[in-house]
Amino acid sequence: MVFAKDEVDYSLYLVTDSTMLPEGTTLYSQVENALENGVSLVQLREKNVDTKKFIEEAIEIQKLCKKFEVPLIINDRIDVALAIDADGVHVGQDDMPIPMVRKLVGPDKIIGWSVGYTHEVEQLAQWGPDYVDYIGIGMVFPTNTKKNAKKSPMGPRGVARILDALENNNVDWCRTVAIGGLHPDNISRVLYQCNSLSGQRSIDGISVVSDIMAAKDAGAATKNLRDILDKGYYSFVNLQLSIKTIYDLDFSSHTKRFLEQVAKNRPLVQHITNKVHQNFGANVTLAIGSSPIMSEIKEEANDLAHIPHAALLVNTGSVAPLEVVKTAIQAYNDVKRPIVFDPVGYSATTTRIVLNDTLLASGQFTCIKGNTGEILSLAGFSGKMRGVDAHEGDFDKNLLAQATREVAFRFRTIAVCTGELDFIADGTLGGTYSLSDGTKDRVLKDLPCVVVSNGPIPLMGDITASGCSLGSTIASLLGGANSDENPFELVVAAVELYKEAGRLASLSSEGSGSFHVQLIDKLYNCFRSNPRTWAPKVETL
Ligand code: 3NM
Ligand code: MG
Repeated sequence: MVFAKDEVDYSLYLVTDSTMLPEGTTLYSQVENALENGVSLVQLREKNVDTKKFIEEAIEIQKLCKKFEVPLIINDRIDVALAIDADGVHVGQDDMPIPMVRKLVGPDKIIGWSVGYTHEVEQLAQWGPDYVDYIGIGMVFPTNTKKNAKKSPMGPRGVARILDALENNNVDWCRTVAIGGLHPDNISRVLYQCNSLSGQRSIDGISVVSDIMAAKDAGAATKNLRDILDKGYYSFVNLQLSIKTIYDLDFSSHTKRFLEQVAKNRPLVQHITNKVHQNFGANVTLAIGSSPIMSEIKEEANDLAHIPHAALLVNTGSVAPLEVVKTAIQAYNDVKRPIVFDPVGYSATTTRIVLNDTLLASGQFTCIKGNTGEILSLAGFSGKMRGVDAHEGDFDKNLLAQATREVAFRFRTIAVCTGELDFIADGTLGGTYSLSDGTKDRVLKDLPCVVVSNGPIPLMGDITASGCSLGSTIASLLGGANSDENPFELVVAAVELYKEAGRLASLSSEGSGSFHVQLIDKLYNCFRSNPRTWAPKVETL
């Protein structure tokens, strides 16, 4: 049977593995249950089966697939695919070269290729549209299913880079599925975060092995995945993510209400932060009516996340064991509580890049806050930073706004870039995702972005942990808000509060020592004052 190749539905692609079948199930029964519940494409992937047995299995599975009008792809074995007249083949980088595969199977069969690196996309472009029909992009997350894997997990950002490469190389014919370690607890996030930078492309589907093949109830597992694919909305924080344009947002009249909510709800702000920041951050948090807890105990993250109005600040300046941080991120994502991520010194060393990238791939953040150097590097705009201190020098306002928008877009977050001017961009796009067509008509330049100014406050750079404590302030406002508030407006309000306190503190201090103390006093007083009397200017960009 031959399917019209451009009509293949890649949305939920089951890859088989009969080494993981639960007791009481068979390869056949698992695939049948999966087909009944919405799998749209099947690949027979049996690594240690003799040819005769493989053919027998393939014929049985092919009958099933025909019944459900779903194409059947054979992994690796071009001969088996040809022998049974399957709908296509899937090959990896170490299997038969694609031009030979095409020569053998002819023009009408589906050819899939495993891709992990952008240079492989350049190869696709060289071959042109007659060779590969879809690629499996992976591995996204760690998995035990693929034995002797030569690649390391790329995370959603790695998948997005492949989508960018497809677009930059004009490989518009090639469909995409993401694969590797995909399960219901991370698939919404993958669908949400995996878009090309132009907003034109998202993945066409997800591919799973163990989530269905190892499930006691493969039908229920499939249905669960199908529901996530069809939902189109990733609810990761119980605040009102904005689909508004910048013109519909309000950055002045709500601030008073936000502060009142913090005072009333008294958020718990869990800090996983660097040693230098711990004491100051705790005092800043207290000054603005919130409760700090500097917990790095893995076992209690879940309990803390469940406390009403909890929020998490992750600051990677000197970091707790990775497993502690990952567990906390997962715990707060699970209960939809806000997380603020501060990638301290991002790109200063290779170690820091890997550490921050690993954590950034492990969850969804409501806000990512960094200084100019960190945001420029996260957006891929600059080379290595020298230290972990703020980048000096004058940057073009448009460049900073663009870098902030890029970070917001890539991580689907509210990005804050601090400096004399603070840039804030909202890339959350209402929490929506869709297969194939990217972020639809919403592209980078349309992301809401503001710049907050309050004159230069040079003393800010003369004390330690002043940037880190803006993270504490943002986390307090996000944590303290009622669920119908908009996180972008909340983050802007937090930046205004912090900048106003900084300005007032600099007016009344003699040097950096008293500035340190004054900053806490002014935060304390500003928090209890009328925001209408504050000086910071918020301009839309
Ligand atoms: N290919 P699970 S990862 C078959 O990266 C396969 O190309 C991968 O299994 C790649 O859904 C993988 O159980 C295994 O994690 C995916
Ligand atoms: Mg192979």
